[in-house]
Amino acid sequence: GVNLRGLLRRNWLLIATVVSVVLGIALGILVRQFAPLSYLDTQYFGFPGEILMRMLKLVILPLIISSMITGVAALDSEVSGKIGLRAVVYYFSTTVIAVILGIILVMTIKPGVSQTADNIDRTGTTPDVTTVDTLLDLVRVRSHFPDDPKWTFSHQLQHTICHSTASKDKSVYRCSKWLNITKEYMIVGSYSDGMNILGLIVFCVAFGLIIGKMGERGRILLEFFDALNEATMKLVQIIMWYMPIGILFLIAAKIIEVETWDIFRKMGLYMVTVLTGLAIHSLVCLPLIFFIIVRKNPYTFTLGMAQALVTALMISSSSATLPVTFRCAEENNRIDKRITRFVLPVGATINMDGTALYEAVAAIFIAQLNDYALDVGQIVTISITSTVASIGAAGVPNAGLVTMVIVLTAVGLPANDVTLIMAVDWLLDRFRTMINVLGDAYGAGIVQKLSRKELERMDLTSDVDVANPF
Ligand code: DAS
Repeated sequence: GVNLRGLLRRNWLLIATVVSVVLGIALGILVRQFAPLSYLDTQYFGFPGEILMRMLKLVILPLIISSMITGVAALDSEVSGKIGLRAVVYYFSTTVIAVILGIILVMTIKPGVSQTADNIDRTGTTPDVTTVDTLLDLVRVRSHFPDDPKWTFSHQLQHTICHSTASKDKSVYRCSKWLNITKEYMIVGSYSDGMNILGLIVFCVAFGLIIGKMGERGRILLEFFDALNEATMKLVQIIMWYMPIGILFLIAAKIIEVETWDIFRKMGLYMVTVLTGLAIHSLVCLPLIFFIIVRKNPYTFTLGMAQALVTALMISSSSATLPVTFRCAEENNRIDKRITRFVLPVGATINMDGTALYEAVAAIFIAQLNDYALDVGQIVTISITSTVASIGAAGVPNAGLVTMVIVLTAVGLPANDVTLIMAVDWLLDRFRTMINVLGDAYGAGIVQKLSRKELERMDLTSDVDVANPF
């Protein structure tokens, strides 16, 4: 009927994305079964997907700058302070809820009790990355899509992570090298892929506040950044057209690349624990909070975010998903731009419910594997450090695995044991990133509801057009 056609037309991008996920998985399985590719060929195979990642990453810099500055400048400092405080309270409390949920589950299911750390081997061969990388750089296709100026550094990190799982005899040496880099990451404080997003946000808040106070002359800058935001979002729209193709090859290449499915059998219960926790948090806890405060159907809200959720699931990065999160929140869920611009970039950087839950489960799982009895104090320590580690983790793939070290060392577990859970991280990373993004979106909806009085008052007193605040 007409209705169905309208529904299809409105959601064609989402449908195309979901179809490409299914096709990508099928393609990956087929190639794996019937035409095994060399490592090099797999890299070429995944190239359309890598282009997608690079385009998304490139766009987040102008997106964060323009949205944060206009977001802050459009509010007066008292209102932005209130909205900021509400956002932080929401972020913090939902993260703590996620951690507690994770701890309860892992202590009940006890996924690590029946086995020991030695049963799960730390092996698996990962061929050399550099050859392919250099090749792709040589043909210069890659440098047309720079993701950030210091990308060589992140490349180094990835490279070392791959190698730390490369061979059993060298694993200790390689792991220590990897940990050194991790430490460097933490000291430098730029947890993200070479880009210090938190630092950027701090700068933009300061800059936005000043512009907001500058009066007439400030308006010129406000308009400039607003136009920049509009242009960036147009660019995002174009990238989203390309998304189904990129995603198809991204997931297909990943399926071809997976070393062995055997690890899933050994780690099955651990993965079930993490996934159950994520499911409960996203289907029960968050919707309940949303419903109590906003009084709207939370699942309709979740559906409105579907495109962003699939994207997060496919690319394992909440920062790179941010452009899509913006579009879904503003267009489908009709959240005020003054809220999204201010709340979403911060959320993508510090609010990670999925990561927090995962860190708590993983730490206790590792303790169980090592027959290491945890007392109440240590469990409290795990919940605090998991929260901190999730705030500190950047919105990039595998970041949560890196900040795991904070949690492990805090309770005296060997930091090297992150290698035990490394092999399945590519899968868990996707799901926790999806929940991270959902948490940010719910946050924007809740903060909007709590801030409606301030927003209405601003609409009345300001000379700015209500429907179009800029
Ligand atoms: N992948 C992450 C994210 O972007 C964080 C993590 O690794 O847990 O949200």
